[in-house]
Amino acid sequence: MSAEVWLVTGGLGFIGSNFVRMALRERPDISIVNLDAVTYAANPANLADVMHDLRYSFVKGDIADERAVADLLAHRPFDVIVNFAAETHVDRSILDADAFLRTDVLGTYVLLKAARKANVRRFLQVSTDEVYGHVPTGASNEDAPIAPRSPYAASKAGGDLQVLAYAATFDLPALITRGSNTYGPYQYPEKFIPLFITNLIDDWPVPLYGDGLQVRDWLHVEDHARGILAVLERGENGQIYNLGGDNSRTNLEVTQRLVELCERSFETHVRHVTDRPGHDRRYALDCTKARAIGWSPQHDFASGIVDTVRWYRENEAWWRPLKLGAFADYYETQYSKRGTH
Ligand code: NAD
Ligand code: TDX
Repeated sequence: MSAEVWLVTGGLGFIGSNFVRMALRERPDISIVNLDAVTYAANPANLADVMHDLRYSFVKGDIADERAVADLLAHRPFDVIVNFAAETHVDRSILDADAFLRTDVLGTYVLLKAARKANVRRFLQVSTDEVYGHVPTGASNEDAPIAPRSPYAASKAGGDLQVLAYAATFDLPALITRGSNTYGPYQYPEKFIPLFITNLIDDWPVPLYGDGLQVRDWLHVEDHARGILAVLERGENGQIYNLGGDNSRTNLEVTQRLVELCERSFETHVRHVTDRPGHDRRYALDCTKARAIGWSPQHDFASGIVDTVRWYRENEAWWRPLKLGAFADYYETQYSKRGTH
């Protein structure tokens, strides 16, 4: 088989960059073009170590820009498209969801149209457990109805539905992964775990929403990237695959552990602040299908979180610049007027 070219979108973000690094390492016979709009969440430093790999190239561009996407695909044949590009932060979607609709719904649709025209071998849409909404008991399998409850989750669900429609209507060889809450190196510090770690390192308080008893299933980013690779290579077209971490914790438990690992005290550093509107209490995934194609998460949260705290301690030069400027303004908007729980 001749060397394949994969188009990865959103490859300068958290999971995308970890995926690009892993795919280049584990698949010596592919090359990757990374299409990324370089939003606030992108960071070229995430891929500094692969920048000079001749199998890697970067194109700045917006997946919702139909002409830019068409030009790129006309210029170069792609065998595979993996779509990570998205607006991803629930709290930002509550402040303003315009960009979420544009990228997560329209952007996905633009890519699907282009993928169909280009006759790609595979189209993989990276989605989320949030599309199932709050799961009071048990675990969602891939046949569970979608019931998104935040503007972010609703936008991701819109993208997923377009992917399924393209697979059914046009036989596009498309698949979807729905990953659970992901943690690990290179995560932009607006999300719960990196925000709390970096605040605690700096001796700042951390804002725990509501009673902190919401449950999330934590998936290490390397397990998430490996799961996407497994589905890309062994999944069945038209199918959805859940990728969960098998590490369910309340936010309170995670906060207690982070406070301990950062050698701070819960009493002085944890602020119980007003809850997120529409906050989903619990997510839980049934991952039988992904296990059947040979994937299972390898990282245990107990050691994964220790390694992650160590990574943020050892990589201050990576995250410190990210917490200045626009991030500081966002932090002020999001947290300064928040009451206490
Ligand atoms: P991220 O926010 O860290 O990065 C997103 C990347 O997409 C950035 O590099 C950004 O510049 C790029 N991007 C945004 N809009 C774009 C556009 N219009 N055109 C091109 N590029 C654009 O995201 P992440 O946390 O790595 O998430 C990646 C994917 O995984 C998303 O689709 C997300 O919904 C999904 N997901 C994330 C998690 C999680 O816990 N982080 C869990 C499950 C699924
Ligand atoms: O300051 C905070 N305080 C707090 O208590 C933040 C930012 C979060 N939280 C809580 C809210 C959630 O219950 O922590 C939990 C995790 O929050 P986020 O990191 O914002 O993640 P979540 O809303 O669960 O969504 C994440 O998982 C699924 C990702 O952001 C999505 O992109 C992914 O699809």
